[in-house]
Amino acid sequence: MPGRACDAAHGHAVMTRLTRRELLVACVGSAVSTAWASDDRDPASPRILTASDVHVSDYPTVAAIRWMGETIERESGGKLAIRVYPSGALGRENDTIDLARFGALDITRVNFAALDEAFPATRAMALPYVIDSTEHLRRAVDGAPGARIRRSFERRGLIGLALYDSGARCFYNRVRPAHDPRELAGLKIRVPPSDIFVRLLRAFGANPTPLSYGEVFSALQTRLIDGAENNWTTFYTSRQFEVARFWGQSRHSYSPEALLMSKRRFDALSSNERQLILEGAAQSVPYMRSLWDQQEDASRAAVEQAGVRVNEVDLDAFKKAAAPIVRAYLQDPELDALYRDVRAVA
Ligand code: GTR
Repeated sequence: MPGRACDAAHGHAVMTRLTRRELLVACVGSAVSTAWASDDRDPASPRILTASDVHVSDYPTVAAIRWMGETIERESGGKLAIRVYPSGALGRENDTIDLARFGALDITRVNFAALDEAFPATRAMALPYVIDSTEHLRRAVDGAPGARIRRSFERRGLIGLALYDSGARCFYNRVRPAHDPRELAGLKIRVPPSDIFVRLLRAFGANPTPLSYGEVFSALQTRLIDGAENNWTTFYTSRQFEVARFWGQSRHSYSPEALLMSKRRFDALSSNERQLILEGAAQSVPYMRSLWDQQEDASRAAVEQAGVRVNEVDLDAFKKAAAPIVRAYLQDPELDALYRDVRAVA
């Protein structure tokens, strides 16, 4: 990141109260010009793509990107590789999406919950109770709905390289077991920065608190929030289970993960390089799934072992409370058609 340009932009932001996004764009703009101006790489030296992920180094998404990088490196005879930065080292999900769109970052892996404002087609797989199981999600992402959503990224500067699993998201908190949405009422529940999730929690009478992923553990610890919602693997690897001791099996969303590449960076590659990346990404999907299945089971076992109390919920009550939100989104005919295609493979 070009220090001087960002410092100048930051000073300006303080004076004129630029939004975080505007500031980012200012910084990225100059990063892009620096990056492109300096792309006078010796053609014999390897081209290393930079990838970002908010998860820890051994999380299945991070491991899949690393595996993809090794595959590409081997296939290209060492000419093309990926360096992945885990644990949010390159920024929050929403920021890395912008960085990639503007060409200052090659690859980012984010959840659909971070995409649903800018890329409304992703809502078709993030809405509550649209997906019934991991098997259903896999059929939907492998089929026509997944292809449609991936194409929708191109209109706004991104290439959808792959869609990965994310398991069932469920609610957990540190106050009490919740069997019914009414038992979440009044609790401050962290949600990802996404309208769908904010509206869902409001429908339950809870206080939705949008926070970026990296802030959730300390927000739980300092009691800024009472709970959150996520899948087993994230609950375990982020260590949120050490504070939130009640988990209810609401399975309200299977919102998948997207592996995205900057279209600007992609278009600047040779057709052979592009092909290697597309193939490597496609091959990383079954690899990620096998890691996911193992890690999800192991994570659940580890948190139960650590004393987290898990309860089944009144699924009908949760679905009923969520239904008006789904109906409101489906007023959009394009989304409605895609939603039906996703349901058709349930
Ligand atoms: C996880 C997902 C992350 C992030 C996180 C969150 O399940 O893998 O990419 O979106 O949820 O809730 O912020």
